[in-house]
Amino acid sequence: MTYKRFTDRLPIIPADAKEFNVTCHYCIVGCGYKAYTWPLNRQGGLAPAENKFGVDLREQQPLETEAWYAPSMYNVVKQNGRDVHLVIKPDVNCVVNSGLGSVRGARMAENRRSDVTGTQQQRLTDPMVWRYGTWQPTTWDDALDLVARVTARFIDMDNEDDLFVSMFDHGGSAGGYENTWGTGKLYFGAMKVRNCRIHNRPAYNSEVHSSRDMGVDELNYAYEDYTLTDTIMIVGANPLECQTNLFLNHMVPGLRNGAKAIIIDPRRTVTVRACEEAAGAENVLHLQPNSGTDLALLNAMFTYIADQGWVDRDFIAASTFADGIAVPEDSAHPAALGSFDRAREACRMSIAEAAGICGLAEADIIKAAEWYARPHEDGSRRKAVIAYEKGIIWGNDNYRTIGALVNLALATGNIGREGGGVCRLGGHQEGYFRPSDAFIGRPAPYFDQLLTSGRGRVHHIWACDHYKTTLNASVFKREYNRRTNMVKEAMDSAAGATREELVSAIEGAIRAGGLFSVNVDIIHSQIGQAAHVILPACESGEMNLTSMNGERRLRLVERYMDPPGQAMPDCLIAARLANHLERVLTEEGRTEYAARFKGFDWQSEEDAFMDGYHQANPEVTYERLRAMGNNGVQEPVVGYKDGKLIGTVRLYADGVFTRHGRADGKALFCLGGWRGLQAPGKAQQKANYRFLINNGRSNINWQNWFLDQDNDFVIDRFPLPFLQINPDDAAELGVNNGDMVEVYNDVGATQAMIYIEPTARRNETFMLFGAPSGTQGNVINAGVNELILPNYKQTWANIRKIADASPATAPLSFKSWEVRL
Ligand SMILES: Nc1nc2c(c(=O)[nH]1)N[C@H]1C(S)=C(S)[C@@H](COP(=O)(O)OP(=O)(O)OC[C@H]3O[C@@H](n4cnc5c(=O)[nH]c(N)nc54)[C@H](O)[C@@H]3O)O[C@H]1N2
Ligand SMILES: Nc1nc2c(c(=O)[nH]1)N[C@H]1C(S)=C(S)[C@@H](COP(=O)(O)OP(=O)(O)OC[C@H]3O[C@@H](n4cnc5c(=O)[nH]c(N)nc54)[C@H](O)[C@@H]3O)O[C@H]1N2
Ligand code: SF4
Ligand SMILES: [Mo]
Repeated sequence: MTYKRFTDRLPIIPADAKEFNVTCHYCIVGCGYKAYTWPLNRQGGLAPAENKFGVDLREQQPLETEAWYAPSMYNVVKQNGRDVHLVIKPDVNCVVNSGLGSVRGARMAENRRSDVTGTQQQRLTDPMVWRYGTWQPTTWDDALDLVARVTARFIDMDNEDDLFVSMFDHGGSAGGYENTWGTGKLYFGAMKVRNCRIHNRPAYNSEVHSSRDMGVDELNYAYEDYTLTDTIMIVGANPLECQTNLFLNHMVPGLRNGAKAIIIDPRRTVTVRACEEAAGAENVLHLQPNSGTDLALLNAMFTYIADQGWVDRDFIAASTFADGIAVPEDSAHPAALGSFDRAREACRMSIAEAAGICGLAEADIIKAAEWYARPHEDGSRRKAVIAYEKGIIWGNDNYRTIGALVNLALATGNIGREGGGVCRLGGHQEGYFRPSDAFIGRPAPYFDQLLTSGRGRVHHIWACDHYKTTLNASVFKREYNRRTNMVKEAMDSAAGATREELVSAIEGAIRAGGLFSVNVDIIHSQIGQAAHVILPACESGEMNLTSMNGERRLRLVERYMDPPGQAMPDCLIAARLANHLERVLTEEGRTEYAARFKGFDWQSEEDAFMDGYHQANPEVTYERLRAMGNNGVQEPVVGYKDGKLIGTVRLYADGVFTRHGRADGKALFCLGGWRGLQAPGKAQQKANYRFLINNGRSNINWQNWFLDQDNDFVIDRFPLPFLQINPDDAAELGVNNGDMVEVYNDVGATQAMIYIEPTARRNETFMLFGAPSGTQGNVINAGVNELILPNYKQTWANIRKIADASPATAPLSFKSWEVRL
């Protein structure tokens, strides 16, 4: 990096540099960092009194020294209008990461917008409106007045179905308790918007309905459980690349301590290799089931464990429902829920049958059951943690498969106890606080399908880019472009008209089938190219922001720099939009409706926090969180004593299960038998196309590349999304490393860069998702489960060559993910 940034040497952080608590705003792990800032015309010195670390830098420092930072951790940014040096480096005192960074988090500083070093110049600085055939910068009042006037034409008291909203539901960047409350209070409080969706799925629903219906919240453990356990079972997840410091700082010590690892993933990931290094290959069992067959495998394990009697009878008796069926299967429940005995009947699957469905050896399934549940020699219970993520959340039959995992944990008493848990590893951090969404109902409307079939008239988008990350994306983009272009043409024709005439022209185009699109983002995204109004948000660090990580650890990121230009926190954008709606509705004489938009007079993100999260959690304030530093407090917060917030290490330690809202406090088992590839069109696609297009993430890339695309460190590594492919398959197709191929099937086509990977199985590729230069979602069909959960991972397609390696891809390294050095 140094040579690319023309950095010869970096300034020493002076002793009096300002210090801020920072939680990395990328992944769920939420590593602790410290930000240091000081005036541009100064720097620290070598003597202990002259630098922030208080050490003598004239001496050679030890290997593990903290008195160090990398060029990627440095930048020059604006703070209160002045240029300052900025260093963001990992915090050794944070229990989450103990000073570790990652290839993403350790580049937070270089991914800040800087007018001095020239980084992230793509950041939006001003609201923009489609005018004179392009986007023109303007003021907040001008842009929001237009949004409010057009929106007001299509919403009415108790009928807001023409307003479609896409909004993040997470913590970290683009989220946090402040911003989920801001958008939530607007769309679910002032309004009741039914036609909405979350950033990562085409409906407003849960990723883990079954776990919650069974009474079990999906983030129920503490990261320390990985060091207290006998077995770590990782299902459909790749934590070395995706939850890096959770893996390195918690799972690896557990494995070094003697824990065994079971990994269920059709693909051999770097996580498998790293577990073998940490635990010894004999203590790692990697099961590679056929894509989408996890349910058969898990049900066979459950059957075998129950048949062997390796269950926790006392726990089952005390904490689970005993009386047959508690919840019948119906349109809101893709499986019945009930007692352990009923689940045994419904889920029964022999080892031999599962081996056939999954393509696994019978002995390996038995070994997995033993490693998960067989009691120790002395008869004591085995402790085991289950960690799962998108390999099954976006996999076949989400409801039943997650239910099958929770069944295993309930049967063996591995929830609410040290060394236990059945948990999502997580994606972004969490920071959900909104008014009830119960009015949306279950199943929630299939948002994308409504939009592409002509429904919806105004679309507000907050921090997501469906062009790169939704399913059936070829169709989505085609229809979205067509409908938004109708409105652009109307706006072009109304050039020079009054505001009233312009709004009427837009209304006319919408009534003829068009769509008015408002995009709130930090950059001009791909879906933003179709929008008519673009609103610039700011990120974590440019505002104060609270969120919690995968063990429910709540922290406050302190604002350490200014937002670019006119950019504002999302919660304040929502508030100002509410103010404008109130004004416009009042002007139109709709005063009763206008009154619903009161209560948005926040001036700061802290006001939004106090209005939302704090109301429900009165112990928690910014000041108290600041005092809790980077270790924060694990939610739920249950008190405040001696200057400290008191939290909860793990949920359900009392054996009472509440997530389903049942008064008896008993957990339910899931009665979900195996039923093949469940989502419409999947089995047929599998039969018709040669290659599995498995897909997901890479260590270096963050999400849909929104910052990566303006970061040469990342773009030089992967200018195009890679497609890992077996060497013999590549030879048959006549393609080489770096070649560009087209991936195509019945629903669309996309492009990728060939990456020959010897560990890839025949006919099973893996493509990087979310890329601007080749969207994997283009070839995912529209099929979802009964509750509108997408099935991104099960996709099949053919592959053909488009072009030889280009100047950008030819010089790249194509070493195996498992390169032996
Ligand atoms: N094929 C396939 N598709 C998938 C998946 C998969 O595994 N395979 N995974 C799914 C999952 S789990 C996810 S999370 C989604 C991700 O899908 P998206 O949510 O669409 O992707 P992100 O990159 O998280 O989008 C972040 C957007 O928010 C903007 N942004 C960043 N910070 C802020 C902020 O503070 N405020 C505002 N207003 N905007 C901000 C960024 O510029 C970017 O445009 O993709 C889903 N789609
Ligand atoms: N580096 C990096 N880290 C990230 C992100 C990022 O963009 N980059 N994004 C964050 C977000 S929002 C999320 S949601 C998480 C996602 O974190 P993960 O879920 O860990 O990541 P993925 O790569 O989407 O998928 C995980 C694995 O599922 C496997 N898989 C595919 N099909 C199946 C199947 O049928 N069965 C099983 N058992 N496994 C299958 C894939 O081979 C893949 O290795 O990562 C977070 N962390
Ligand atoms: S592991 Fe996640 S939270 Fe930690 S530094 Fe990396 S991206 Fe940030
Ligand atoms: Mo995600």
